[in-house]
Amino acid sequence: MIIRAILEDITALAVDAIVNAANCSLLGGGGVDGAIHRAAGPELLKACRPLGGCKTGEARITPGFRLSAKYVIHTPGPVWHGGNHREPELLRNCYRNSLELANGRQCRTVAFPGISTGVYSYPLRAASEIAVKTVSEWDGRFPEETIFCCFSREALEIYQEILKYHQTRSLS
Ligand code: AR6
Repeated sequence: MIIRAILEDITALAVDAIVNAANCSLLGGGGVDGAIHRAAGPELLKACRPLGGCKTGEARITPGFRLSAKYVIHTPGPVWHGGNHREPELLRNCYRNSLELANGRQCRTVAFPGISTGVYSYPLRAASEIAVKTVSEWDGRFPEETIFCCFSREALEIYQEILKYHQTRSLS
């Protein structure tokens, strides 16, 4: 799989699926969730309502409506409570369950934001390491390309550093 990091607004990406760092209600919120709902239009909320929420670490898929992305995969990440409350495992589940849904819909390209690294306060480097490791280990047929869509230069630099380390290791 091709894995790369870019600095971009995730709502602008023309990919098969973008992942939303949602909350358990799936009814919208601030941060990337708010931006995705605004860009997708009110049909997205209408599609989310009947899903009846989602547990932390699980994922649900809807159409992308007015977005360039065909699908939105919604996954509530863990709130950071110091690291001893299953946060790493739950964050890994977010990535894995999102990839599972993308694979099921044969999505060739998928973009992830830094799940839990905003309002939910997961430390950026630790969260990015889990993101890269989990995606690198994925052995499904799809996606063929995963994009880590960063919203700050700091996040981009962290991802690029981790990706370099992983790619060097996987070549040797
Ligand atoms: N494109 C890409 N990344 C973005 C964008 C964007 N347009 N906007 C923000 N980010 P957050 P969480 C980055 O807080 O921590 C919501 O209210 C941001 O810089 O959106 O998982 C939900 O409803 C950060 O790195 O999500 C939940 O209640 C990352 O996206 C709660 O926030 C995630 O930040 C979820 O918190």
